[in-house]
Amino acid sequence: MQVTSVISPKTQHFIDIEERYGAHNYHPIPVVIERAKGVFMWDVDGKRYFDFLSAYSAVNQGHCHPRIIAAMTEQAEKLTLTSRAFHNDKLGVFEQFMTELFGYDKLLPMNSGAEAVETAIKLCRKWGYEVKGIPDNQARILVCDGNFHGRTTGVISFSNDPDSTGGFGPYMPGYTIVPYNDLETLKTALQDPNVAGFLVEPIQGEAGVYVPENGFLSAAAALCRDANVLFIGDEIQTGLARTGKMLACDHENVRPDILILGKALSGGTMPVSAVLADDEIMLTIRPGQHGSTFGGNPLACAVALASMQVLVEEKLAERAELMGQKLRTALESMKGDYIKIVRGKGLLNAIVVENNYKGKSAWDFCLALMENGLLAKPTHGDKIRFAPPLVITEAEMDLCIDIIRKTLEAF
Ligand code: IF1
Repeated sequence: MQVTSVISPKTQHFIDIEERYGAHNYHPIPVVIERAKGVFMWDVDGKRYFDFLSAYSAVNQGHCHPRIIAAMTEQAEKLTLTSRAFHNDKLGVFEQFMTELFGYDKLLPMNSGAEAVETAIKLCRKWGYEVKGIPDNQARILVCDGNFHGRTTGVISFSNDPDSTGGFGPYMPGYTIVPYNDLETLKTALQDPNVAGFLVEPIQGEAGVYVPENGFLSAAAALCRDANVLFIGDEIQTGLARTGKMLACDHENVRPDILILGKALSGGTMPVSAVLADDEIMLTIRPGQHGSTFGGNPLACAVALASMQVLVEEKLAERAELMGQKLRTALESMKGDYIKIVRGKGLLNAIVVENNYKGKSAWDFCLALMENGLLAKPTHGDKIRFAPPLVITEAEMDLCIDIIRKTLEAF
């Protein structure tokens, strides 16, 4: 039985024009959002939903957070872009705040997450040649099986997801894929003297919120240190309070040599990403060797500063920890024929469900959740990510748990 969600004419209209005039590079849940605030989204018919995706962790502070929007509006009326040909009065202030908060010498500002990942790769290779002494063009970077770090041709070159890579070759060489959460293979791979870095997600988001065993990150970081290899932490999705700490690496007191941030760095208002590192690494890129038109623009810096202040002052990491525990406890109690596995940290969670359950898919379950006022989307078939904005209150979480339970009982 297919769960058929009733689609209103107004919703269908917007879906139709997207279908006709837009690239078909996504398959969205059939809902058309017009407005959002905090944990809530409203569709074009005024129906309210709980957002349990948070734009893949880009809206940790809640949709349209007043303090972030105010900072954006104020800056937008003053100065949005100078390019890096000239200084502006927001970039240095943002860089100082971030480097002092995270404990690094310097920050390189970019826009999308993929751009920040590409920047980290360039920094790692440059350091490999100029500091570690790897022969020119021989630097290798270790990446994990099941990784997701973005969609550029450089980044998909080290993905092993057929959807991300198929038909986009030829690929950038210089990468070795090692199994995730596997220290022995990593240790062996690190023996190659040409390895410059190990790029890793502290929790693999796209792979379905794959949480490595306790101790993996700290042991991997130690192996990298012993091998004089840079530990590159991609915290674009796991960072910024999402997993119950400011960084997912903080759960194991791991300090990446190169830290990559994005998504919620702007509170979901505009693309802002950043790479943080100490001078020995960061200063291998000299003037004219890297950049971007919008990288470090004053509007992005004003928005990102406000977004970070909201995370810190509203103690959203602590809230994510508490609300995540509440959610996982409730989901554990719902395990059975349909929900097989519950996993996650803080408010980055997912359930693994029985695929083709009574002929229905995880997609059908998400349609049923949508009918009941909660928006989530399956990833890789049988996993459904549950990641609401970190501002969710206990009462709102109780309502969401009830929606999930009610939907499950009727499924
Ligand atoms: C899509 C996935 C999530 C990321 C990590 C870098 C990037 C991402 C750990 C690149 C971006 C986004 C991309 C978006 C959906 C979403 C996603 F499903 F694609 F894999 F979150 F899991 N590192 N993830 O998660 O950042 O360039 O997008 O700003 O491409 O569909 P970006």
